[in-house]
Parts: sequence; C-alpha cells; structure tokens
Amino acid sequence: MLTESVLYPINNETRQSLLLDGLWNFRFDPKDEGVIQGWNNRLPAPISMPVPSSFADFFTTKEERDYGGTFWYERELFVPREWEGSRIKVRFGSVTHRAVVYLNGVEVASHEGGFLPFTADVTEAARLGEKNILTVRANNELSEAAIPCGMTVTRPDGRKVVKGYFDFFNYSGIHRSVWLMREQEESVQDYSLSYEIGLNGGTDAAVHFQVRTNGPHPVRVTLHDEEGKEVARGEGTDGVMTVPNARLWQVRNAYLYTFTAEITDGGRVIDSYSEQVGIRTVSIEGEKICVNGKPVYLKGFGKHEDFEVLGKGFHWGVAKRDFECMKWTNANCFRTSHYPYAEEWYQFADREGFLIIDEVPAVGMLPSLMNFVDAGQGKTYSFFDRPDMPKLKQVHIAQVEEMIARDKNHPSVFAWSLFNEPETTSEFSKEYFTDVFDAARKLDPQNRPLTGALEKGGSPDGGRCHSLCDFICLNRYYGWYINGGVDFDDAEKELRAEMDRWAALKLGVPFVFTEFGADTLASEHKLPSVMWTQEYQNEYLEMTFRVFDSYDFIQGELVWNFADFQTAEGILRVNGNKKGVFTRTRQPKDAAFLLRKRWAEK
Ligand code: BDP
Repeated sequence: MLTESVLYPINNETRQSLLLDGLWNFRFDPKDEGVIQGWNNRLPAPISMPVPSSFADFFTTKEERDYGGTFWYERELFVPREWEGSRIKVRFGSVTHRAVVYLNGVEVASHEGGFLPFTADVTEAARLGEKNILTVRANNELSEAAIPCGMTVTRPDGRKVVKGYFDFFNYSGIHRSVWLMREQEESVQDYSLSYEIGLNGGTDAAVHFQVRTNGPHPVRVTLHDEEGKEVARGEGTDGVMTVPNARLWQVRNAYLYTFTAEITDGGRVIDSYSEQVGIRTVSIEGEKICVNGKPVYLKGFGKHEDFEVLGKGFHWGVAKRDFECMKWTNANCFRTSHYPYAEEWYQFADREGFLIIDEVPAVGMLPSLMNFVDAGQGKTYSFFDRPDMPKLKQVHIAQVEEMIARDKNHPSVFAWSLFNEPETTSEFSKEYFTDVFDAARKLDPQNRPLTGALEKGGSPDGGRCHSLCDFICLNRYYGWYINGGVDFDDAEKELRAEMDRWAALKLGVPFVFTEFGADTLASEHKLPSVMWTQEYQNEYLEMTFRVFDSYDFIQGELVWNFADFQTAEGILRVNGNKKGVFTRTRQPKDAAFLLRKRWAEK
C-alpha cells in the first residue's frame, strides 16, 4: 500500500509550492559511470535542458535523439530559511522510466515507472537559506520485467538501443513539472471521496469522506460551491456530509465544488488542503455505462501525450488545443492510452466534463517489435510464463496502486484500464491478470469499473481474460490490418461475425471500442479511395459505425487516434503513426468533420 502522499501541490496559508520548471543541466551517461565519478555532487560539463520536456527531439543527431541508457539532470534551488521546522519535499510529476534523486549529493528518493509522480523528502538533506543542488539520475531502458515492456540491446560499438514492444516513441526525460514543497509536520496526507445522489427522494447528495493525516489533531472538512459558499461540513477523518440540492458533475456540463480538509488545534489551522471535486456516480447497469444513473454513450479518442519538439513533455497550450479540438468533434471521452497522463490533463477534463478511461502503462505484453500488426491480425503467443513474470507483476500492481491513489478523486475518471493488448490466451495470462484485478478491486473508494483493452487474440472463443472486466474494451482493425484495401468488402462481414460471436456469449455487459482506425496521410486524396488516403479513412469509419449501430451492447467508440504521433522507425510507419483524426500539429483531416457530424447526433 502506498503511504507516501501524492496530493497535487497547492499554495495556501499552511502550504507552499514553488515550481522548479525551467532550464536544467543535463548530461548523458552512456558508460553508466556517473555514480562512481560523483556526478551526484556536481554534474561535470553539462548542457542545458528544458524541464518539463522529452529530450529526444531537441537534438540534431540520431545518437542523442535515440539515446538509451542513463542520463542526468541537475539544477540549483534555494530553500527559504523560514521553512525551518517544516517538512520539505521535492515532487516530480514523472521521470521516464526510473530515477534516483539526490539533494546536495545525498540520495533522497528513487522511483520505478515513468508516468506517475513521486516525492523526495529533503527535510534532512536541505540547507536552509542557501543554494542546494538537486540531481536526478534517470534511465530509460526497457525490459520484460518492467512496464511498458520492451528490450535493450547493446550494439557492438557499445551503444544501447532501446526497443519497445509498443507503438509509440520511447520519449524520455523529466516530462512533467517539478515542485519544491513546504508542508507542516502534521499534515493531510491523502483523502478519498465517494458519493450517493438523489437522496431523500430529491436532489440531495451524500459525500462520504476519508482523510488520512500523520498526527493526532482533529480534522474538519468542508465543501464550497462555485460561488465560494459553504454547502456542507463534517468532522473527523471518516464520515459523511449531506449536500442539499447538489449540483451534479455531468458529462460535458461539469460543476465543481471545492473540498477542503483541515487539521485544527483549537482555533488554529495546522494544515489545510483543498481541491476541486465533482459530485457524480458511475456504474455499469446491464449493458449500459451510467453517470448519475443515466446511460452515456462514449464518443472520443485514444490519445497520446505527444507533440512536435516537446515529445511527451506536458504543455498547457497543447492540452488546451486538444480539448478545443475534442469539443469541436462533439466528443465526451478519451482513454489515456497507454499510460497515466500528466495530472493537469485530468484537472482540465474535470472542468470540461470529459470522461476518462485511465490506463496503467501495461503495454507491450506481447513479445514482438511489431505487435501492433500481430495484435491486429490475432497472432497468439504466450508471454506470462517467463522467468521475469513475478517481478513484472509486482511492478504492474505497484503502478496500478499509484495510479488509483493519484487519480481517484477526479470526477472525469470513470474507469481504470489495467492493460493494453497483452497476451490473454494462455492459462498464465489468466492467473496473472486475476491477481492484478484482485489487487485493483481493493483500492478505489468509488469502486469504478475495471477493464483493459483487448487485441484480436482476446476473442470470444480464444480469450481468457475478458470475464475479469466490468465492461469489455476491444481494439479492432477490420479494414486495416486485416481485410484492408482490395479485401475491404470482407471487413464489415468479419467484424459483424465477431460481434455475433460476442453476442452469443450473452455476457450482459457494455462493450466499448477503444481502438479502430486507419493510417491516413493528410496529403493524400484519391477517387476511388486507396489505403492511406483521407477518403479511405472516412469509408473505414463509416463501415465501422454501421456495425456499431447494429449492436445495442456497443456503448462507446474511441477512435484510434486523436492525432498523428511519433513512433519508432519502421517500414509500416511514415515518420510515425498516421491514424490521427487530426495531424500532429492538430489540424483536422476529413475524418474530423465526419466525426463532428456523427457525434452531434449520437
Ligand atoms: C494497437 C496498439 C496501439 C497502436 C495501434 C496501431 O494498441 O498502440 O498504435 O494498434 O497499430 O495495436 O495503430
């Protein structure tokens, strides 16, 4: 269980948070000699590197862009003398894929996993009223014992090449904001909310709260509305508040309250933590996905954190454009394929009323460098009978815990995706995922639905893991990887045949298409269409939608992908994956207009 506090940094009368973003020092460490050479004390001959950002696309040589191995970041920071007697922490939104952190040469934290936050308690190591040196030793190698899965090979010249078993570029670096934080010794460590709506036969809501602190003093909680008016209060670390006439958080019509937990000592507030939250329920009712008890059809995209030059570095401007484009298409949902995104994405989605399927970075659990092709064609392998499996499962479960701990209070998050396209056909996979799902079931106070995205091998007849899912997510490429081009006429038949086989199982749960799409070059048009043209992408989508509209249990369509994105090089990728409905610079392909029209009516 996670004991460290992962609360997002805020500023108020009891807490201070300073952004450490900007230009850091940087250096590659291809021989992994930095620790022996004492680089944790001072990084020799560094170059400059923006934070947050991926390092890859700033460079002009392939060795640097494609670098695999260990690399270092460093910066100076000033810790105010007035912070004496408080807890002082440094918080990283993420470092890809693992990191060791030093302050003034002393190791203060280490973390595995490139897409979730962690903090270093630097209270002991910090020099108050002086400059301090913060250093990060990071590493972006991939293996079959960590997620996302892949391999690292050393070339004869000693250079390491990192190969992901997945279809996105292995962007690395400090991708999200870094904060220096001051907290009180006794402070709020975590909180969880869950809701009941429609109480007393009307519009009242119950807000169940749990607050975790690290001290003995009493806790008080309050809820304020958007006008700043207090609408409910409660006492203790565990309890329930009633909100009369609650304004619900609705899909694409969000209403946010501010939740505050305070630790008090008589009239004095020792610590106070506030965050915006939304009152809403999510549930699976038969074949429907419900928000506030009403069915919602999911319309939207699988996305990536990916943009020109920045790679996977978070930028508010990119997020803003993405939300504007998604709203323009009349979307209401996206999946954080294939890893938890920067926390700011969820804050944005809370405000904009978007639903999120939040995905853990469990991708690449098919031992293939071209698994997107193999998966699309339904090739089967066994993956979970390997020697590294216990280690992998431990890392996987740890990241499920960290993701749920981080994101559980966001109203936008309505489901947890615990995998993308793993092997799910062997008995080993069944055992593996049973353990992962069992672990996840204990973590969410809101008991949100659990799911995972199944590739073609996870079929009604061959797959062994779909019964673990509360609703079933399918990634399917009929009309692209199979039955593409001259065979397109068979695509609809085959997709229908598969859906008929699912229907025959009478599972009684909703199905969501979490991927379907066709690579499309924004430059290409042809009449009649051929693969890769904008006309083909539209015909592909029209065919798929015809099928979706004939099965009531299909309750969502998330197109692959929102935008073109960078991948590793290969004969099937034209400088990246081109299945975007928008280009990488976020301009619409013809398909965007088709979606906008369909989703306005759906
Ligand atoms: C699926 C993967 C996704 C790929 C996509 C594709 O889940 O990451 O990008 O196919 O081939 O296999 O475009």
